[in-house]
Amino acid sequence: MPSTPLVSVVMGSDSDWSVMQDAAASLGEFGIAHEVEVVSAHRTPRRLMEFGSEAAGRGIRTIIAGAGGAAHLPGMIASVTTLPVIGVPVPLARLDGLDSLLSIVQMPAGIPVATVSIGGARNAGLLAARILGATDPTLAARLADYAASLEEMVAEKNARLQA
Ligand code: RP5
Repeated sequence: MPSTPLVSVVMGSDSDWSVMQDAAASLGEFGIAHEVEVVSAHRTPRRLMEFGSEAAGRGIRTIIAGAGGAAHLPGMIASVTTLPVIGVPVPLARLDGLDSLLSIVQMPAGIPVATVSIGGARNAGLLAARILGATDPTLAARLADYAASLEEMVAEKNARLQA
């Protein structure tokens, strides 16, 4: 039986998947059970309210929400849950994602969204892993190993430059 998802990766449209798949991939790398859903703030507002308000009760611990353009999805989900919400600004063809970034990052005080960089879905997955790792020593150890592997990678690149 598949494990209950701890992280929900949601996006405003299936057209966001080319960016958002990096969030799912990084969660997979760390063995974190997750689900993937399309929920649109504008096209399915009732589903958004239901999804956001019921997520914690289903066992979800962190939500990663990506959207592009008038990217209201992460903020609106954050308004109906107390779970941590990580926002991913998805770049569209026009405005290069600056519109998405500004739509997500400028939240009013009281309703936080942890916004990653434009297209930064991998970091969103890693941030979700860190949130879960704060209370899961096994996961925290895996994250420490990953950080060490990055250090080694940079050292190897540096050594190649010096050779
Ligand atoms: C946003 O509108 C979605 O998150 C997507 O980035 C953008 C365009 O959606 P589609 O027209 O491709 O479905 O809500």
